Amino acid sequence: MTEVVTCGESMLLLLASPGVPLARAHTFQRSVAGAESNVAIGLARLGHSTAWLSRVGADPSGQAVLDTVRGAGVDTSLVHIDPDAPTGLLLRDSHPGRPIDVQYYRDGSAASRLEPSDVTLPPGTRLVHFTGITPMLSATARAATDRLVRLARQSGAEISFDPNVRLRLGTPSQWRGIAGPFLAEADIVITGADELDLLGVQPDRAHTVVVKHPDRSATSGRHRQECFPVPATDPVGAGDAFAAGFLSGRLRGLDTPSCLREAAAVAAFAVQTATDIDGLPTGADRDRLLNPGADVIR
Ligand code: KDG
Repeated sequence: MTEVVTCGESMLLLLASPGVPLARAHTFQRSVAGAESNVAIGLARLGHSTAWLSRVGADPSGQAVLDTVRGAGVDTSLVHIDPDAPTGLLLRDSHPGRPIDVQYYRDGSAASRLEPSDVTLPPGTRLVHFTGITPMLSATARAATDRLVRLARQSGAEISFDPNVRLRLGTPSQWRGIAGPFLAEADIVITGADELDLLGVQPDRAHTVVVKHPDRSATSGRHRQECFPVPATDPVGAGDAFAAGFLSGRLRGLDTPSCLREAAAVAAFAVQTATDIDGLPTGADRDRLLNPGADVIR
C-alpha cells in the first residue's frame, strides 16, 4: 500500500568534481536532481512506501533517472514516458563556503508537459508532497498540481507543500501568483523564512507550518530545533532531506518536537555528501545520530 505520493520534475544531474568551478570542470558525477524525488527517496530510505509521479523523456537520461529513483526503493509506476520531449538536465558544481553554480536545461522538458490526466492517486495514499517548482513548470503542470490537490482532498490524504522558490524559474510576482496559493491550501507547509517573505502570503489555513531559518534552526509554532553540528560538504538537497525527516515523523504519529528533531537529523546526513540523495539515511542511521553510542560499528 502506497503511503506517500510526491509529484514533480527530476533531472539528470551532472555534478562537477568537488571544489572545481563549473566552467572549469572536466569530470562529473552522474546522479539525479529533483526536489520531489529527493523527498520520495528520503522517505523510502526511512522505511515508508513511496511513489513518485512525473514524466521523463524516452531517452537514456530518463532511463537513468528512473533506474536511480526505482533503485532507491521508490515506486515509479506513476511516471509517464513522454516520447516527444527530453528529460531535463541540471549541471552544477559543489564547494562548501562558496555559492554553488546551477545551470538548468529544462525548458520544454518532459516533466514540464505533465498534464492533469497523468495524475492519479493509489488508494490508501496518506500523504501527498510537492514543491512550488511543479506548478511553476508550465500551465499544464500547474493544472496537474491542482488535480493532485483535488484528489488528495477527495481521498482524505494530507497535503504537504514546500515553496522551494527558484528565481531562475520565475519572477517573485509569478511565484506569488502561482506557488503562493498552495501555502494556504496545504496541511503541512515546510518553508524557508525568506520564502515566506518573498511570497508575502501567510500559510494561515495550514495545520502545521515549519519554518527554516538562516541560522539553520527550524521552528514550528513555539517549538524550535537547532541543526546538528556536522561538517557540511554540500547544502543542496538538505531542505528535501529535512522535509523527508519531518514527514516520516508525522506519518509515524510523532509530536512536533520529535518530527523537527528527526528532520534536523536527516538533513545532517544529507549535507555530508555532494549529491542530493547519496547521504540520505536509513531509519537506523537516523536513530544512531539521535541516540549516539559507538563511533565505529564492526
Ligand atoms: O532541492 C534540491 C533541488 O533544488 C534540486 O535537486 C533540483 O529540483 C531541483 C531544482 O529545480 O532546483
